Parts: sequence; C-alpha cells; structure tokens
Amino acid sequence: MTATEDVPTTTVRGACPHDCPDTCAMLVTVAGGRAIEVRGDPDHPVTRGGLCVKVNNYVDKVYGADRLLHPLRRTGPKGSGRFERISWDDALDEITARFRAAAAEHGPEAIMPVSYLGTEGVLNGLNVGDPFFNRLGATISERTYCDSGACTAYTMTIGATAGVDPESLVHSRYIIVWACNMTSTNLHLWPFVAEAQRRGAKVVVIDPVRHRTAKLADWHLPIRPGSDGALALAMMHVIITEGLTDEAYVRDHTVGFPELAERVRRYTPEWASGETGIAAEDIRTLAREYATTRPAMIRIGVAVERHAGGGQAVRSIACLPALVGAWRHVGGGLLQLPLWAFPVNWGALMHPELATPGTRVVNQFLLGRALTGELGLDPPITALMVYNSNPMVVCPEQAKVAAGLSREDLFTVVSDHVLTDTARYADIVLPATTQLEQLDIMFSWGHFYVTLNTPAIAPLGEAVPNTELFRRLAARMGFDEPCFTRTDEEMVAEAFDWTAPAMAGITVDSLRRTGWARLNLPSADEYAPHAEGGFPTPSGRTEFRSSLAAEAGNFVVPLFRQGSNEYQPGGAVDPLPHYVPPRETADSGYRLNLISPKSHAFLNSSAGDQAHQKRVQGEAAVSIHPLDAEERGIPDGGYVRVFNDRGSFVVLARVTDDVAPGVVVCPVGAWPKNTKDGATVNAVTPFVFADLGNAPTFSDTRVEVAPV
Ligand SMILES: Nc1nc2c(c(=O)[nH]1)N[C@H]1C(S)=C(S)[C@@H](COP(=O)(O)OP(=O)(O)OC[C@H]3O[C@@H](n4cnc5c(=O)[nH]c(N)nc54)[C@H](O)[C@@H]3O)O[C@H]1N2
Ligand SMILES: Nc1nc2c(c(=O)[nH]1)N[C@H]1C(S)=C(S)[C@@H](COP(=O)(O)OP(=O)(O)OC[C@H]3O[C@@H](n4cnc5c(=O)[nH]c(N)nc54)[C@H](O)[C@@H]3O)O[C@H]1N2
Ligand code: SF4
Ligand SMILES: [Mo]
Repeated sequence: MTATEDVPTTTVRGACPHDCPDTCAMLVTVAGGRAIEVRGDPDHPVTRGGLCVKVNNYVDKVYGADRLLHPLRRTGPKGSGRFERISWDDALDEITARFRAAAAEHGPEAIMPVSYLGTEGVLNGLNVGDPFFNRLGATISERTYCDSGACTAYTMTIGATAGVDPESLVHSRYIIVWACNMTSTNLHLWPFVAEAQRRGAKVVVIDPVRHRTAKLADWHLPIRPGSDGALALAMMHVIITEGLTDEAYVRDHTVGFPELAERVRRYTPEWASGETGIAAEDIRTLAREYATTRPAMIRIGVAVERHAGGGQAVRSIACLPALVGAWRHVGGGLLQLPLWAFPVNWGALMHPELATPGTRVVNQFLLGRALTGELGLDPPITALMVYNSNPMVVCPEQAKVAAGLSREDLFTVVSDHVLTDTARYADIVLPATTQLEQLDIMFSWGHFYVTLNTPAIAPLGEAVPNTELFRRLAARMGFDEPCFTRTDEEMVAEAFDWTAPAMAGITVDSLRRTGWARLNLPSADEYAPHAEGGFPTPSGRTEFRSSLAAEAGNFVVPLFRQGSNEYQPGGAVDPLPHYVPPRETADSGYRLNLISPKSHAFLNSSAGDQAHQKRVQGEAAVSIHPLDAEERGIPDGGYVRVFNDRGSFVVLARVTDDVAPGVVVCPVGAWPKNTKDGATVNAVTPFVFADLGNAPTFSDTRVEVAPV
C-alpha cells in the first residue's frame, strides 16, 4: 500500500472496462476519496491477481493531466484542438438545438451516431445510446467491427453456443491457437494453455507471424493471410478420406455429412498448400494429429474474419470439432464466445421498438464515404455524435474520415476521457467518467464470470457516465419514455435476466459483496456442453450444410446493429463450406500483404496516448521480412512509407524474419497525432465487407513499402 499512515485505505471491487476477452476483476485501493492503485483480484480464477500492461497504471489515466473534466466548445479550425470551456447547460442547449435543426432541415436520418466498445460495461457500453438514437429516428449505425463475420458463421454452423469453458483447456491434449496472439490479446487464457502443455498437450499456432505466443508453442505454422479456409477445408479432406471421422458423432449430432464429404474432395492438401504456403505433408500431419488426439481444442482469434473469405474460413473451422467428435470431451471443441452464456437482456438495453421501421442503416466502415458525400446519402449526414469510439484510429479509409470530420457544415459531438484525434474535430466535446467513477456490470467474452463494477471514487470534474449523458440529452429533447429516466441501479436490475438458470444463486446484492461470480454452469472439470449434441441451431446439430445459409443467406446478428433485434438477411450464400480467396492480390501491383493486429501495450486506441504504454509499445513500426526489405533497400530502423491507392503512412521499419516473406505487419492503435505524418495503418485499409456478417477486411490489404 502506498497510502500515508494516517489515511485509512479501503478496497473497492471493480472490473476492467475494456473490450478484452479477459474481463479482469479489479481491486481498487482508495485513500481519502482518491484511488491510489488498481490490481487484479488474486481470488478470481482467471484474473489470478494480475492485470496487464494496458491497465496496471489505470489510476494514471484517471488522474492524467489530459483528462477532459468539463464540456468544451471549438474555437479554432476543425482538427486544431483549440477549445474553450463551457457549461453542461450550454453544451446540451447547443447539441439539442443543432440536432433539432438538422432534423428540421433534412429529417432525423441526417443525424448519425458512431459508437463501439470503448467500454464493454453492459450499462455504459455498446447499447447505451441506442434508445436515444432510436427514439430520435437517427440513421442506424451498423457496428460490425469485431467478430460479426465469425458470429454469422458460428450461428450458421454450431449456433450461438458459448462453446468450451476456457478453464477446461487444462484438460486438452491438443490445442490449436488459430490467429490469436494470446499472450498479448488474451493474456489470462495463456496459463491454462501452458498448464495443458506442462501436462503433455501439443500447442499449435497458425499465424503468419512468429509472435510471442508462437514462440511458446510446440509447432508454428506460418500461413498466408486470408487462406485459413483452405487449410480447414484440406484438414477435412484428410480427415474424411483417411477415415478419421467420429462416425457415431457425425451420425447423431450433425447434418449434411454426405454433401460435405463430396464438397471437400476438391480441397486436397496439395491444393491448399498452394493457397496457404504450408507444405501438404504438414497439413496432413496437422489433420491426423487433430483428429486422433483427445481432447482436441481450437481457440480461434478474431483475426480470421478480417479477410474476404473470413466468414467461410470460420465456418470451415467450426465444422472440425463435430467431424472428429472433439465435443465429446471436457476440454475438447471450440472456444467460441462465452458471452452467449450470459442472459443479457439486450432488448431492455437497446429498446429496438423505439426505432422507426425502415430507418436507413449505414455501416461504420463507410463513415468516411458517408461524411464526404461519396455515398450520395439522401439526406446527407449533417450531425454526428461519437462516443465509446475513436474512428480516426479504428475506422478504415482514415483520410476520408478526416476529410469528412473536417467539413465545416457538419456538427460533431464527441464524448471521451481525453481529447482523441477524433475529438479534435468536434464542435462540442463532452467529458466521460472512467470505470473507477461509474457503476457497471460486465459479461465476458473470455470466461464465465459476471462482474460488478462498484464506483470507487466520485466523478472527476464534471465528467459523467454515458448513462447520465443520455439521460441528460433525452430530457432536453423532451423524450419521456420510462427508459430515459432509469437510474444506473435500475439499469443493473434490468441488465440481466436474473431468473435465468445461469444466474441461479447470483443477485445484485451478492455481487456487491463478492464482486464477481461464476455463472451457474457445471465446473470446468466436468463441462462438455455438446457431448450429446444440443447445438443451438435450427436442427439442434452441427450443420455442415447450413439451413440458415440456405434459407436466410448472409445476415448480421442482432448484437451488431444498433436498434435492431432481428436477423438482417443479406445475399444468397452457398450452404456448404467453401473457399473464398483473398480479394486483394499482387496483381494490383502492390505485392505485400499488410495485416494490422492489435498492439501489445494499447487496447485498440485506448491507452494509445499514455506515456508508459507508449514507452512499452515503442514508436509505430511495420515489420518486414529481410528479403522484402533488401529488395526495396530498407534498413532496419529506417523510416518507410507504406502505401496503396487508398493512402499512405510513414513508420519505422523493423526487419525481422518473424514475418513471412510477402507479409508486412503494422498493429492498429497508435494515434495519428503521434506519428511522423499524422496517419496510421487504417490510412490504407479498405471499407469492403468480408463474405459474412459485414465483417471488415482490414487485413485483406495489399501495399508497397518504400524508404523515405
Ligand atoms: N494487447 C491488446 N489486447 C487486446 C486488444 C488490443 O488492442 N491490444 N484488443 C481486444 C480486441 S477488441 C480484440 S477483437 C482481440 C483480438 O485479439 P486476436 O484475436 O488475438 O486478434 P489480433 O491481435 O487482431 O490478431 C491475432 C493474430 O492473428 C494473426 N493473423 C492476421 N491475419 C491472419 C490470417 O489471415 N490468418 C491467421 N491464421 N492469422 C492471422 C496476426 O498475425 C495476429 O498474431 O484482442 C483484444 N485484446
Ligand atoms: N486496422 C485495424 N482496425 C481495427 C482493428 C484491427 O484489428 N485492425 N480492430 C477492430 C476491432 S476488433 C475493434 S473491437 C475496433 C475497436 O474500436 P473502438 O471500440 O472504437 O476502440 P477504442 O480505440 O478503444 O475506442 C474507444 C474510445 O472510447 C473511449 N471510451 C472508453 N470508455 C468510455 C466511456 O465510458 N465513455 C465514453 N464516452 N468514451 C469512452 C476511449 O477513450 C476511446 O477513445 O477497432 C477495429 N479496427
Ligand atoms: S485489458 Fe484485458 S487483460 Fe488487461 S486488465 Fe483489462 S481485461 Fe485484463
Ligand atoms: Mo475487437
């Protein structure tokens, strides 16, 4: 403890707010009304007493000199970062007057919200503004940044199942870590994998990069970006032609096996080798080992979906466990989204019934085009409200986003903790509380514990939680539906279906005492959710031939579209898994495939401007193979320009054979204002959707790299 002797300290139970699978239970030490440290709860079975480099110094963020503590109004040109302090009253007056004016001139669809998962709290996170914007009649913002393509693929194949309990991984004997840099992005799962490895499990990493996780694995298979579908299909080819399927499991718990067997005949290991760059013999070995070692486990990272064929790749991977009967065993199957185990009351959060049927939908990947007028939207977007997101960093076509945000006739409101690159373009900036200053309750997409975040300190300055922000806005707009006056405590009570079996024995009161609780599920030593099938698909089986794909075609699952509670049908989709190759090829003249995974020390763009995290992360850099560097005259540590037809950015070059030839890696998260030329990796990424769920294709990007 760092408190002085005469000030007694208390410990408040909280939860890390970030969009991270680990959802750590935090203990906040408070002395004299001031938070002095955060640490991981040592009793939490997944947190195990440790947070991470992104969050260990969270109090520095809370009390940072850059914290926004009052509403601001712009005084300089857009993007200049010049603002003056104003009162909340003035801010709310101006916002509501401008929203009303926009609606009067063009109709309410001229207003567009932009939000994502700056905080993952059920109260202050994804859906906090949805009732307000639905009631307003604003353009509906489709938010398919993360796992939307995978969720569509899972829904088609195994249903919205939570999948394997991550804590069961200690029982696995074969673990495939497929496109997940776990020791950076899912740190608290690694000890379970490492424990399995100590007990004799083989850990295989499939990733174009030999990163810190790959170096800890028993076998690293460097794969060409965007070709995972080819590998999974060829694995099925081997498993079926060599008779390695679990016949009884396939008979009792799957549909479409004969068609699948026929389909994968064409996907030989030799063919897949040409697509993936992995030797055919290695593909055979992988398939055989996976099919014959029990329990066999696959952990898919989000990165698989960020390519033209990402959806079908996830679909093919999701077929594998049923084919070999991996689901029979504790520690066998697929770790999907534990999120689905939480009985979240999405309807009570979003209030989709407040939306006007037929309201137009704009996907956020098109933000730049929507704002610059390139989409030809009618009505145009003339008012924008950004909260829980930092599109200048996370959105593709960065130069277009900047150009759009620079429009003098666009009225922009941004709510955030600090003046982000996006907030610099705002007309009005609003100060948001951090997790230590607000009540919230958290699900997890990486384990089965619900966590209550009790506020540890009073809000700093005039900062407010997002819940309060929207209460204030709704009151000013004269919205009088009961959902607009709910207190945070009432929202917690509504957030979950507390009578659901998963919540048995858990109440808000019990969480106030314990901070967190495991959902009422069998223990991780016993839990084999699909040992007897029971998949939440229309047939109750793993659907090799997907009835949803056959009937509904492509769709976005409800979670990812603000205000909508329904599956949104898209185009027709072949109901059998198939290979969709990367969209961008060397034929474009740009020969290098750029992928942009997560930064180790930043959480998306969060913490991206904190001194300690910037030191750990180092200056923004692109990793390139020695052969590619030599051919282009690029020295290690020199500045390079990474470019294509969409744009360019300047970063340091790191020459390393950790990346395969032909692949370059530049993580997302650095702030444009901290780089050489004010641009970052999303300057070159496309807005184009992947094959399923309107997922992004951030990593289906071709570039060239040149010394500067
Ligand atoms: N440190 C840190 N942790 C985070 C985050 C963060 O920003 N920083 N963000 C959180 C969020 S929002 C998310 S969605 C998760 C994502 O976490 P992950 O699922 O781990 O996703 P990424 O880091 O994007 O990419 C993981 C790996 O996929 C590889 N990869 C890229 N393209 C391909 C491909 O085509 N095939 C294969 N097989 N591999 C490929 C990359 O090289 C990278 O090593 O992390 C969460 N945790
Ligand atoms: N090239 C490339 N782009 C990517 C990705 C990639 O891998 N490559 N990954 C994509 C993925 S997986 C994701 S999840 C998205 C993430 O996209 P975002 O969710 O937009 O991620 P963040 O950068 O963390 O932005 C969140 C912002 O919300 C603010 N915030 C945090 N808490 C609060 C709060 O309580 N109230 C308010 N008002 N604001 C708050 C933070 O300070 C931060 O500025 O990025 C996507 N973009
Ligand atoms: S960012 Fe993830 S690993 Fe770090 S403290 Fe938060 S939940 Fe834990
Ligand atoms: Mo994400």
